[in-house]
Amino acid sequence: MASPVHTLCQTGLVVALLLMARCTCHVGHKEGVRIETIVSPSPGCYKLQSGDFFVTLENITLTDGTVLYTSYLPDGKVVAKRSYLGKRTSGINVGMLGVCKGEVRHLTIPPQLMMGSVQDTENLAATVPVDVQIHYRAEILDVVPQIERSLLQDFLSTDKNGDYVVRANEIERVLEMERGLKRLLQNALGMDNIVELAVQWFDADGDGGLNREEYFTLSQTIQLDQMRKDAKAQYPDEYRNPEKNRALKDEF
Ligand SMILES: [Ca+2]
Ligand SMILES: [Ca+2]
Repeated sequence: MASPVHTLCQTGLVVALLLMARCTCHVGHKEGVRIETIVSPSPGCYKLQSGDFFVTLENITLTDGTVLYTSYLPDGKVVAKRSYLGKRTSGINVGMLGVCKGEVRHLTIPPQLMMGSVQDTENLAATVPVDVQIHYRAEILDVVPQIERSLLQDFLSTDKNGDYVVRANEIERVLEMERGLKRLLQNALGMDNIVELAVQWFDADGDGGLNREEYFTLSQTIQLDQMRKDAKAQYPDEYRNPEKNRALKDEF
């Protein structure tokens, strides 16, 4: 019969093995980068590919806690970082490939994988000793596939104040510059307050503005790209005064 101490040791071993097994599910290694998943992605989510756009809240620290970069500023502001995968340091490229919106990852990156020719990390070479690991922790706020690049560029250019939400006044500003499009929309819908109504209609979460996904839905539903082409064809006079349009744009 096993002694209580033996049983305790066995139990401890089982718990340790279980913890290790649980940990192994969330930790992987790829090309020298340790990839730990802190918050798992939703099943079936779109996975970040090279060339895709993604938005993160992130911290880059050294093993001793030295902060190299953080989204969390001392004054309490939080500044999300926007990137295209493939234009970042190689260690991050390797570790972030396949990440999903909503996921949180912690990468442990050897310093030589953070440096090299990538501009982002040029100044790290002077900061990071060769024997120190770099810790990159990122919460993924958004992922936009490369195939949706033109929709994304339209969203980012409409988001005049850069808060990643398009509000009615920002669409109004765009329509002040694209008066042909404004006329087309007003004529098609037979009403003047089209912007206010559009924002209300597509504001799925009811926060008063259009986040990236809500704006894409609006854009695709009304076929904004095609409407722009139609507006240019139907109201060419509105597009014949680029100097005036540029002056209006400069005001913003
Ligand atoms: Ca905005
Ligand atoms: Ca919204």
